[in-house]
Amino acid sequence: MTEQFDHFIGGRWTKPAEGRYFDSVNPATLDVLYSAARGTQNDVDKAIDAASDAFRNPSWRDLSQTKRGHLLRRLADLIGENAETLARSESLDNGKLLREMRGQMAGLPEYLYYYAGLSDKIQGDQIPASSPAILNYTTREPLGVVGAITPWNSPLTLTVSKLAPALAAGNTIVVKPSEHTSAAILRLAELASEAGFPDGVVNVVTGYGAEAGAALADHPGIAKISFTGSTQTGAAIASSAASRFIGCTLELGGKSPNIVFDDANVSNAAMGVIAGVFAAAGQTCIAGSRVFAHKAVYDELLERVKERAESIVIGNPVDDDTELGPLAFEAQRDKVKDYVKVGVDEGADVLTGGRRPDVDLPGYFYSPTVLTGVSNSMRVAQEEIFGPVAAIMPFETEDELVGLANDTQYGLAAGVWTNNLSRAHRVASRLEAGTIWVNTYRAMSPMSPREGFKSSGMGVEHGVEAIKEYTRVKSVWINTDEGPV
Ligand code: TXE
Repeated sequence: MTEQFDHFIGGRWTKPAEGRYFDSVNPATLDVLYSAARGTQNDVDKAIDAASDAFRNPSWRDLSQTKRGHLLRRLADLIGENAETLARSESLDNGKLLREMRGQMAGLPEYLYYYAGLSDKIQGDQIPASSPAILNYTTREPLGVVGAITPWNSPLTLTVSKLAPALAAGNTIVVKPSEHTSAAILRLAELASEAGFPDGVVNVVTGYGAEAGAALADHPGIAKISFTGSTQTGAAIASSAASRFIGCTLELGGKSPNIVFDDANVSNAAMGVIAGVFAAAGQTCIAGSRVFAHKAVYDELLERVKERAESIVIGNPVDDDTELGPLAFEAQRDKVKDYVKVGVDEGADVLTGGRRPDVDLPGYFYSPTVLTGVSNSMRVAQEEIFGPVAAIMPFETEDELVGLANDTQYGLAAGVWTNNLSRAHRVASRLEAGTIWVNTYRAMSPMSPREGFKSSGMGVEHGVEAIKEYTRVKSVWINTDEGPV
C-alpha cells in the first residue's frame, strides 16, 4: 500500500472534499511513490478561509516583527535537521540528482535566515511632505493571503523563495505545488507548523493545475499571486490577477544565451556550457540552451562539449556517481524528444545525443544532446525545450552577437565568457536579461534580486526588493497644528 497524503490546511491534515487522490511516480524507476489529495474548489476555499482567519488572528497579526524572524529561523533550522529526507523526497519525485539536492538543501536554510533578518527591518519613512505642521509617514503592511503556485523542477527552493519573503512581511500563504512533486512541499508545511507558525499561516493544497491551481489563482480571497512555471500558464494567471487588480509575481521560462568570446578561457567556458544546460537534465528556467561561440573558438568548444557530454554518467539520481538523471515525467520526456525531431526537420544536425541512453532502468531518460547547424530563428533556438538539449551557434562580431542573443521573447539570464574586462561590462549592459553571469553560470544567492525581463516574468524574487512584492505602502498625514492646515 503506497503512502497517501492529504492537504495541509489550518495546521492539520485535511481529506480532499471529493475524496480523490492521484499518484506520483518515480521518473527513474516508474514505481508509484505515493498518492496525494486531488484538490478542487472546495479544498481551496477551505485553505483560503484558514489563511484569512490566520491573517486576522492576533497570534499572527500582532506577533512582533522580531518574533516573525525567530519563527523563520526555527524553520530554517528544522529544514537543516531534515535536509537528507527532504533531498531524497524531491530526488525520488522529480529525478534530480540526490547529490545536487544535498547541495540545495545545505543552501535552503540561508534563504530563511536572510528573510528572518529582514523581517524586523521592514519599515516606513517619515516624509517632509508639505508644511512643517504636517507629519507624513509611511508604513509597510502585509497584503493578506498570498497564493503561491510552484513547479516541479526545484519545488523546495522555488517555494521557499516565495514563502520566506511572504511570511517575513506578515502575510499568510496557500501553496499549490506541482502535481508532480507534492510530498516535499507538504513536509515543508508540516515543518512550518513544528517551527511554531500559527495554524493557517502556511497551507498546502495539492492537485492539478486546471483544478486546484486555477481555483487558487482565481480566488477572490487572495491578495496576491506568486507563480513559477510556464509562460503560457503565467499569462493566464497574470490576466486573472490584472482583472482583480491584485499583485502578481511571475517567474517564467527562458532561452538563455551562453556566449563564448574568442578571448575566453575555452576550457572553463566548455564546463560552463555543460553545467549551464545539462544540470538537472536541462530542466531549469535558467538553462543556457542557446550557446553562441565566436567562430575562432567554435570548433574547439564543440569538441570539448561533445567529449564531456558523451562521458556524462546517466543513471538513477539517488546513486552517488550519477551525473544525469531522468526527465521528470513522461510528457516532459516526449516534449524533449519532439523538439529534437523538430530541430532535425528544420535542418539541424545532432552532434551527440538525441536518443534514449543505455540505462538499465525503465524511466524517462534522454541523452545530453548537442545540435549544430541551427540558426537563431529556428524553433529549437526560440522555444523553451526544458531538457538536456543545447544548440551551439557561431558568431563573428560583438554587435552581431548582441543582436542574436537579444533576438528572443525571453530575458531571464545570460552567460558571457571573456577575459576582456571592458567587453564583459559592455556586453552585460547590452544584454536584455535580468541576470548576467560573466565567467560563471548559475551563481545564485538569496541576497541577489532576480527579475525576468520580457516574457520571462514580472516582479522580483530574492533580495531586499522581494519584500516589496509582499507589502503595500500606506501614507499617513497628521496635522500637528491646533488649527486647520
Ligand atoms: O508547467 P505549468 P508544466 C516550462 C517548461 C515546461 C513547461 C510545462 O518549458 O516544459 O513549462 O511544464 C500549475 N492555473 N516550465 O506543465 O503548467 C501546475 O499545476 C493555475 C518552466 O509543469 O506552468 C504547476 O503547479 N495553475 C518553469 C505550475 O502551474 C496552473 C518551471 C507549473 O505548471 C494551471 C516549470 C492553471 N491553469 C515549467 N495550469 C520555470 N520557470 O522554471 C498549471 N498550473
